[in-house]
Amino acid sequence: MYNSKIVAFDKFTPETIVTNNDLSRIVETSDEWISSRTGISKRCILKEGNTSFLATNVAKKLIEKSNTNIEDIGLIVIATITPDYLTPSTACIVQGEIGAKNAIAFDISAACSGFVYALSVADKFLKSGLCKKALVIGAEVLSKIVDWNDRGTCVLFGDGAGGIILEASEEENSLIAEDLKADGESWQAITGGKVPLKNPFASKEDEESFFMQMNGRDVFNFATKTVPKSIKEVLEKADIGLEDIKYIVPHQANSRIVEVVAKKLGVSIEKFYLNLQDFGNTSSASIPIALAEMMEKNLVKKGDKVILTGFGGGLTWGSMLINI
Ligand code: 4VN
Repeated sequence: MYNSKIVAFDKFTPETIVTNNDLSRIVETSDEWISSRTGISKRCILKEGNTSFLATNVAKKLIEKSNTNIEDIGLIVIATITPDYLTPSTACIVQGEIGAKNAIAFDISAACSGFVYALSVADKFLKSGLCKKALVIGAEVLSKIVDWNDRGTCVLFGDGAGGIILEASEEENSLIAEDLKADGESWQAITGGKVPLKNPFASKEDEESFFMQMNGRDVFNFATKTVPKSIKEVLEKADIGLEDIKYIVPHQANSRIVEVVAKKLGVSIEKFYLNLQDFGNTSSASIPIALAEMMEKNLVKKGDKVILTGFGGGLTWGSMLINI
């Protein structure tokens, strides 16, 4: 049995920035409406390429900064709900682009919890000795599946990617405790990218929209109910208290949700790292983008404890206590 150690963090986001004011020229909305209800001011939108392009760039940055020997990478896991194709996986495209010929590669679909789910899966591969190093990336181009005529949803989402490299270590352990859950009975609360039955024998045409749809109230209630519980669960598993935690890094869905969660936990909102003002909601990519930004800003240092908490489509949710 080995431990899983994080050796590098990085992110890559599209260069085109779309502000709330830019959106107010496309749909009937305003900067005031968007920022007061969500906390979002702008987001990055991809103009060329696809999800694998964002993920490949993150992978290359991670490999370069950590001096990783490409042949040591035994696993590439990409959390995404907006893959380039249904097949091949985005992870296989990235594997080919970076020449990681010894890596197995697959995608994980767990929406906004995707990065936490992917970390958990990669952790098991490393702990068991199945591989030496793993690339774990969250990458999304949500602009492909949002309805740009729906002012209720198109203002919420953005494009981007972030990730880490994990390595099997006999000493340091970065992934300390986790709590992963799913409630498939509530799957209809957030849907997107429907792939309908279309064969010549199909009995009727599928009417369901391809676009992302969300019951905002239900999802809001789900998040404020499950997230505090999940955070408490990992604290309990690790036998530590919130005072031992430097930051909580939540999925960047909506700042109002985070305010409610903070209140329920009895901690200041300052304990939560928020960057949704700059990137909007990037689903699986939101947590790794936030982590990379925190590293760039020197907000955390080696040894600091951080709790990652993802929640969204599935419905899925999951928290992980990590040691930076
Ligand atoms: C988790 C959450 C959300 C989410 C839910 C509701 C919501 C985001 C509803 C009220 C609306 C402003 C926006 Cl909690 C989304 C995901 C998907 O990643 C995951 N925004 N809002 C208003 O009218 O104020």
